Amino acid sequence: MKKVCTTSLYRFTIVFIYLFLFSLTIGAQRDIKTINDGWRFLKQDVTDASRLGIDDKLWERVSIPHTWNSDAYTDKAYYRGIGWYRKNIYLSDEYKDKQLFVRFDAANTVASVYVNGNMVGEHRGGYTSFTFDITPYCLIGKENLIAVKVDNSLTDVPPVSGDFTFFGGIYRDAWLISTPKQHFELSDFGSNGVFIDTKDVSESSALYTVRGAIKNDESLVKKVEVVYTIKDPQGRIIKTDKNIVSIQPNEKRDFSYSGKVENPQLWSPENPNLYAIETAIYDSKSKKVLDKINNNTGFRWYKFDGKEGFFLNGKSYKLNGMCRHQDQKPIGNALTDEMHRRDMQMIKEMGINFIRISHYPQDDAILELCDKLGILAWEEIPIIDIVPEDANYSVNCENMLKEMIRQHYNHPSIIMWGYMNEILLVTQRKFKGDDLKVATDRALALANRLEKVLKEEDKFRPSVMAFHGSDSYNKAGFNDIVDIVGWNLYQGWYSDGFTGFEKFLQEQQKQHPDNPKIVSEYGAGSDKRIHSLFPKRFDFSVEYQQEYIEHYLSVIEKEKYVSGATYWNFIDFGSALRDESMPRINNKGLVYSDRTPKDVYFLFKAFYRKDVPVLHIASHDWQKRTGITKSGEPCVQPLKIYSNLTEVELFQNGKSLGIKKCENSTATWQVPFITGDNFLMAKGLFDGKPIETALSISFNSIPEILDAENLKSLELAINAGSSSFYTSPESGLTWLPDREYSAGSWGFIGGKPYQTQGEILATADNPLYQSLRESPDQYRFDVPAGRYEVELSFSDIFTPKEKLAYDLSEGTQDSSENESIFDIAINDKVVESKINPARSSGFYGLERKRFIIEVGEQHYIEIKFRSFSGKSFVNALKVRKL
Ligand code: GCB
Ligand code: CA
Repeated sequence: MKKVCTTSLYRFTIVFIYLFLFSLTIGAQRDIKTINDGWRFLKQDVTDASRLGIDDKLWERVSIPHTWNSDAYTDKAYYRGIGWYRKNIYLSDEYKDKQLFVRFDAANTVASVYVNGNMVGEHRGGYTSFTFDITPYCLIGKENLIAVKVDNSLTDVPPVSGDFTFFGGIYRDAWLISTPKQHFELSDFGSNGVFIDTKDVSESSALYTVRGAIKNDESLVKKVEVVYTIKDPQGRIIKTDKNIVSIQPNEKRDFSYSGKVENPQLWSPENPNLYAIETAIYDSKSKKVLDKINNNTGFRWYKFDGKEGFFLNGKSYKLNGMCRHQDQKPIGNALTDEMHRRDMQMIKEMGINFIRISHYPQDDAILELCDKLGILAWEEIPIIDIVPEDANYSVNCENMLKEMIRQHYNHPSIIMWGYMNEILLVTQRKFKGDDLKVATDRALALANRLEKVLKEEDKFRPSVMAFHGSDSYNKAGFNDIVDIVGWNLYQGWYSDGFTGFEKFLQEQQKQHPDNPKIVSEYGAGSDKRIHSLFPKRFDFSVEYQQEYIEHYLSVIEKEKYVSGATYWNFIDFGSALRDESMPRINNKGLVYSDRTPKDVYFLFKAFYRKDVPVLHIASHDWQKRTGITKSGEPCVQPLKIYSNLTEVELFQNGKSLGIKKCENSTATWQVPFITGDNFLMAKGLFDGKPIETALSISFNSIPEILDAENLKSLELAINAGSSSFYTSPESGLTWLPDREYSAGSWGFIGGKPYQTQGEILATADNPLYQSLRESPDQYRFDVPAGRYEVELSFSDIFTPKEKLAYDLSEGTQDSSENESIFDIAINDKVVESKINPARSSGFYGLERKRFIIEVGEQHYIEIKFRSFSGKSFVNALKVRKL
């Protein structure tokens, strides 16, 4: 009895001592934690901002991730300049014999870090991480001031051009790291200091090498053991090994170890098997662990072939891919890790097996999920459109390339590195003749230089570049430099006819059969407010984007030599210089900025997922429809389903509309919509199991013939000069496509449509006014007698924006010779004499007029236009009976 008691006391004491020791030694190894909160921020440059003692109490309180550029969603001239961040950190005595570092996962674009008023270092480049040793500047047992100056103005750092917003700020996590005096090298281009090579991988075996450097920050010789442990995907240790290294004071010592895995569990998108490699440094005397790093790795082999496409682990494999930008309205690029992970989950869910991390290195969370979810990756640095004449620029490119490769080297998901996008695009716009030759040669020289660096940095992965759809890249020789050719192709979007897509690819294949090819971009914009029964390129209708993608997906699948394709872009992303239907946004996304999926998201899913049923009524983006009918009759409009089922039956309000086969993952019905609710239900079988889905569409019928009865509650709105429906989300009112008058009905007589992509000022209904009918004879509405309200809207959009001499300081435009001046008469009475919309509201401004008129026995409203200078026009009309 007594003995037992003693034993348990003894045990208790041991546990207690252990806990006590543990609490004392916490942080004995590497200690890493975020320092994201409690920062003060000021969006301007101030002298002494790095210094102790200045008063920052009135500065804004912010948390990291942070950007100062939410203005870029409203303002082309968003703030590009300096911002200061300050934070105090208390460093307890625990840090006494430690080496201390700060790490920033990204700050755009140039960051200067100060500790207690001392400049610690500068980092140039907004998309890669950097780590600074701050030990000499720190005060232990005291508060320490960290101040960071960030500058996102245009400089010698890529990108100097590009179709996206360069949000400034510390927009990825910030960390405080402490290590013992012997530790893995932390100052090697932001890497974690340990690199894993995998090579000679096959079904039966795989070789791997663990290499890196250890730093001794103590002033005595230190003998350490480097211990390597590899665990299989199930977490079982398969091998532990070590070697002994002795390091001189303040020296950096390389280490390397090679091992072999028999019958590796291969990594692939279907089975993303990850092995864990732990590398640890032990004090060879005390046997205490000093530092430890965990890296995941995966074993796979692959190749690109010019004629046969891509192969993974010996099997032919199509890269079904997606490009991804990293912002979200209104928070810019300051996404949390959860938000990055959400994107990756959504991308995986769609059946995507390949991502182009474009146009710049992205958050570690993205790479982590590529590895874990099984998404192959192309990562690149943002050298875009043109190479400026600046020697520092090339140096910065080279550094950034090294940073990207060293920081993300260990990720098995990465299968290629990229370094240029459409590098001749702006080059060719800006230069001609001899100057163009010089500029092209400059880009070639940089490409050669970076290709060399890339191959020195990574002996295993191929290089890739994205060209725009022009053979000039081959003529200049870019395809001879790079291993894989990426083509950004927009036939049917930026040029006519989407069959140009396959023609271009086939021609390339004929000319350059040995160049492995990827379609690195293809895409079309869409705007939920815009719908069309006659979709056209650049109308931004939801329906045109659908048709475009349906075509491209089928071609990519068919053309065998095409290794794969990455759709541009997963999201509607911020591009401050863009106008189009949503100014400041490039809306080619498959999901809206807030990540709500568009209907086309499900087209991809139906196309790429074979393992789960996909049955989606592709009208979630058009649930409130409008159409024109003869009174009382249903209105027939198409309704599409995206599905991987063989066939689907569609029901409307319980009645079958028939069974259709899904071709190209698509089936379309002509649905006779009735006014009010239309309950649509789709049914089919997947693997013998019944699957169904439903959607309710409310339909508003607009009468072809206006009479006293239907005019009672009618607001007849016309999107002049456009073949699209436009629905204003604020009022819910739909503006109908422009239509020609026929006897007894309503519409235009004469004139022609005209459209711009320029932004209309002072309205949220931009797309409505971006189209107009030019020089119409009249608009005519056959209506019963009575009082009416007629609204006419004008925006003078004929002069291209860049041709308008616009004085920003004065806010004036001097282009009077381009102004359009005209009279408007309603039922022969002049209601506007010499209206000049550009003069009264500015070019691209909005001028709206509402008139109250009486219709007598003539039974019509005739709106006539007579021009004096330029052209007469109208952008939108509305008629309402009072
Ligand atoms: C491209 C560019 C990309 C643009 C895209 C577009 O070719 O590489 O940065 O955003 O076209 O939407 O025009
Ligand atoms: Ca219009």
